[in-house]
Amino acid sequence: MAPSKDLNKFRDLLRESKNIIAVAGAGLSAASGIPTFRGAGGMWRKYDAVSLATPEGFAESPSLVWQFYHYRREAALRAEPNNAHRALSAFSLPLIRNQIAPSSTFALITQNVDGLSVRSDNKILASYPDASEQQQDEQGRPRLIEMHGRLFDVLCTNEDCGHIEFNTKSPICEALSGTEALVEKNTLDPDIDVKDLPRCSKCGSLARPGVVWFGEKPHHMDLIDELVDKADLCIVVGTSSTVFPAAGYAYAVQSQGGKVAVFNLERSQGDRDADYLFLGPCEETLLKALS
Ligand code: BJW
Ligand code: ZN
Repeated sequence: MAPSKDLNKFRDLLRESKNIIAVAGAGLSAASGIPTFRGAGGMWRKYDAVSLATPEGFAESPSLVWQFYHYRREAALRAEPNNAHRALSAFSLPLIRNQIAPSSTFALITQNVDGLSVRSDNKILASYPDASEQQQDEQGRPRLIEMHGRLFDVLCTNEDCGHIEFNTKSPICEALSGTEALVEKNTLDPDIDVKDLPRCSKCGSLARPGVVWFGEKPHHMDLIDELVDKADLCIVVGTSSTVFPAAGYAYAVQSQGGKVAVFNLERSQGDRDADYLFLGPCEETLLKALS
């Protein structure tokens, strides 16, 4: 059966569901000016994912990889959360959500590394008295899960050290300053000396971006598995649903009797079996659906 486009029915489902998860991807941040990976204008159309988003690529050329991530960090620093981030933030705060979906739980599992969902939450919570209670569930677990890490986490590559720091410095180091133009032209400099690339502030070893590359284990897998296992509604937002394990969550929820609602600009992998499909920019469709 073709997925339903009935917004009122979806809103009824939202009110009835007990354990709701949203799985988000790059389309969530598209309206903030952050490029997606696949599709028109997607980064993997222009850049080679194997060279730039694998541990092997980093080992081969930390210079190329750092230029790519420096460019992404600078873009994320300039960007602002959009209406889709705001809709999800508002929905994740029990005080607001409970007017729409009483007595349900909600968690946002995002594949995005740009930090815009966190910034959107923080903006809303700035005027909120019990901010930390709103950001965690009853068991003290986060309601926002950044499964592919964060652009602004910087990790030490020396396993004996393992230092991680949250670093929003712009530029992260002098040698990368201005290399954004090279990334735009796709003429990255393969030869920036490793000693001039970002270093660990504790032990001085080479640092790497704190994102999850292909072949690496995503973060918070135990918590995510638990949330997926008990979810009765999975809202899929702005992801091509091609990268696992995230791509499997909607199917997992459906196979245990739950419902799936997809919000995407266009048709995407796996949406044929969705119960609800809302095509269009999620910054418009999600805002209508969740408020
Ligand atoms: C809009 C819009 C608007 C636009 N409104 N919509 C099973 C089968 C085959 C392979 C595997 C498998 N399991 C694992 C693998 C290997 C691999 C994988 O999935 N490969 C596939 C390519 C097949 N997966 C992994 O290696 C993962 N690790 C893993 O599985 O470890 C094993 C393990 C798991 C669990 C427990 C223990 C061990 C790691 C994956 C890491 C992915 N890394 C990247 C880079 C991260 C850092 C960075 O950002 O640079 O993550 S790749 C890239 O893809 C990035 C994204 O998070 C990810 C997903 O992309 P996303 O978000 O879906 O973006 P797009 O561009 O594809 O789609 C955007 C969508 O938005 C489109 O549909 C548009 O239409 C839409 N859109 N504007 C609404 N305004
Ligand atoms: Zn170190």
